[in-house]
Amino acid sequence: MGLTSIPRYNHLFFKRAHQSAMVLQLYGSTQSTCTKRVAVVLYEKQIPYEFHEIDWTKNEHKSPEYLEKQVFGQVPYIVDDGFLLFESRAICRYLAFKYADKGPRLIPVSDDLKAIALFEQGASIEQANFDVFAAKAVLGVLSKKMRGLAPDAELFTSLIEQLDTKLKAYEVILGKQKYIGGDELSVADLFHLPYGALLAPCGSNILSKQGPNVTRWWNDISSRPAWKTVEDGVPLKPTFQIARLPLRLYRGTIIILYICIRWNLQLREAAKLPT
Ligand SMILES: N[C@@H](CCC(=O)N[C@@H](CS)C(=O)NCC(=O)O)C(=O)O
Repeated sequence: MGLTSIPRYNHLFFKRAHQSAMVLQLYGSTQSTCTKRVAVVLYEKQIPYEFHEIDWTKNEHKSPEYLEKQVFGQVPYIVDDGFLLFESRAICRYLAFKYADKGPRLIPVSDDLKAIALFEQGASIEQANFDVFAAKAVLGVLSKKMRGLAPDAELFTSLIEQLDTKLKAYEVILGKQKYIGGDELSVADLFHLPYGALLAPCGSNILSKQGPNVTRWWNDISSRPAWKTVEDGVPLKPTFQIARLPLRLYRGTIIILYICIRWNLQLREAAKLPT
């Protein structure tokens, strides 16, 4: 093979290799709340991704191939350089750790035990006191609407009343610290966004009628550009500029490598050394 034949295919090879090996693969649904939970972190940190829309109309998330990747038949999951991970909150934590120095920190990475504990407290608060009511209330309304049925108003009211009690505690917590997991914004705050943002369209203004602390906090997190980008649907392609190594650099690298190998082989042959 002559040197001149290399440029004909090397750029395609490297482009593909770069995409599949390096770019984070997100499998989900643009409109799913859990996929948005992950996507908001991708946008906060401007992490390049390739999106794979799972077709709900074909029940793709329950197919044997899908269940091999996500045993519960749910979205989302990611594949990051061969590493498969599901559970939206776990994915957000993983990304926050991996890209700790990119964009806002979103998770305590120091060995400050108290900061870590406060973050974990905030993350637990969201799952135990917010999601359990907000998700049920929102999904109750949306699932009925999708089937053309009237939502169960009684159930919705009851869930919102229970959430209201919990948000009174939020008001106290957020009077003492800026965010739910301490004084820094964290993924624990962002976890609230997908269902929190759907409460108003489903008929409850509960997040804006609490005290000043909840209002301040909610306005702060829900107006973040990352959330605004994914709120109405996760973009199929990143909307931010992706820093890539110029293609010429890849091409240059393979040519130099090739020359070195050929040169080495010729030297060995000349010296009659075993290869
Ligand atoms: N705890 C999981 C929940 C995932 C989940 O419930 N995903 C929904 C979409 S938001 C789903 O796939 N539902 C279909 C199903 O459960 O069959 C996570 O946070 O990733």
